[in-house]
Amino acid sequence: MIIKEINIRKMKMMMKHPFTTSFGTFQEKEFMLLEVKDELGNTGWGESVAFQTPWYTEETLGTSLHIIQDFLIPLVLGNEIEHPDEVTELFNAIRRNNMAKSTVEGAIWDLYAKRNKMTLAQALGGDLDKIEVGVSVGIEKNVADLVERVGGFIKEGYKRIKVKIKPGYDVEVIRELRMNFPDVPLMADANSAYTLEDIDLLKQLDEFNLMMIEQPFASDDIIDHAIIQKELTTPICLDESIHSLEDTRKAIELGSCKIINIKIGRVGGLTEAKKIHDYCLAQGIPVWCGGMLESGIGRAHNVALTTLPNFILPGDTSSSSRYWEEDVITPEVIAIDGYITVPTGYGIGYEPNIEAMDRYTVEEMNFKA
Ligand code: OSB
Ligand code: MG
Repeated sequence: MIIKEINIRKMKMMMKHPFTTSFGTFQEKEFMLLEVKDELGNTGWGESVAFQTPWYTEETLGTSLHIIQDFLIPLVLGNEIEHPDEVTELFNAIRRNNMAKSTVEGAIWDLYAKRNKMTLAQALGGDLDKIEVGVSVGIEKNVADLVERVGGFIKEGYKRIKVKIKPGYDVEVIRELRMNFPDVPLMADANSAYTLEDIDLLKQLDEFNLMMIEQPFASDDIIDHAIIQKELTTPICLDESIHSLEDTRKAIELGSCKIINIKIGRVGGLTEAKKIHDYCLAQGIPVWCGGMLESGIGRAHNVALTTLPNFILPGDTSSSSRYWEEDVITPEVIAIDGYITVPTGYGIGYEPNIEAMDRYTVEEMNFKA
């Protein structure tokens, strides 16, 4: 296929409920959608999951646009591409900037699947017709509010509950949740809020039978994570520390974690995500699909990836309605009793809802071969 045209939309959508992590609060979500077109008029869609600020990784919406416009688009526009894996190889000439790479690569995967009359899940090698999902719950003003919100999500049927923790909002919060919901599959995500000095505090979490503790330490650390994993019975899961298959291999060899959270954007696209998946499968390390507060386009990519066999733990891909009054795809992503039905249409399998997209588009850019 020849990449003939690329369109970028800068988007702004209000979230229904603010989402707070140890590093800050999201309410107004700015992101980008990217559409690629081939010489036959087929289209593919990708989403940039970079945030407005460099809190989660070093990338921002601004750096992501810069890298896409000035470096990535020139590598693919007008070129003949047989398979999306080639895009990953072309992009290897550029260091990191994984969310930027993933935006373009994801759109080309969707295009490739559509052109070959396959679902994106099939193109990746997945064969589930439904996936199990959980939900990620932000930090709330007080524990009573959190318990109420978590109770609501349990009623909706989500297969596991993830809550955010930070210093001063941890052991007592988890204790309260466990008292209210003794049997629910529960986990805690610290988004790098702790250091090795907090080891005794984190060890107290062992008594609550958590599925895992996600990323307690720094985003560039795998050494201290290996130290704490030896001290804990609860598995450590790495999120921010994992940008590639190589990071994954090193973390697993060091014993820094027992579970990996795969985010397509963080690792530079679906090709690398699949490689990490395959490696973890061979190593007996379970994986799950993380979320970045995506709109429907990004959610659709997550759903397809999650059909691979080693995604044995429920991920963070909840219903569109968990964050949005209106999503930019039809139908919207719906989790019923903790399951999302994998769509059967070609490519991502959901149709872009252009009218809805237009309502949230703040700027459009067009690039032609
Ligand atoms: O650490 O997984 C994370 C949201 C923003 C930044 C980082 C994270 C998250 C989430 C929410 O946990 C995942 C989602 O619901 O999309
Ligand atoms: Mg996380």
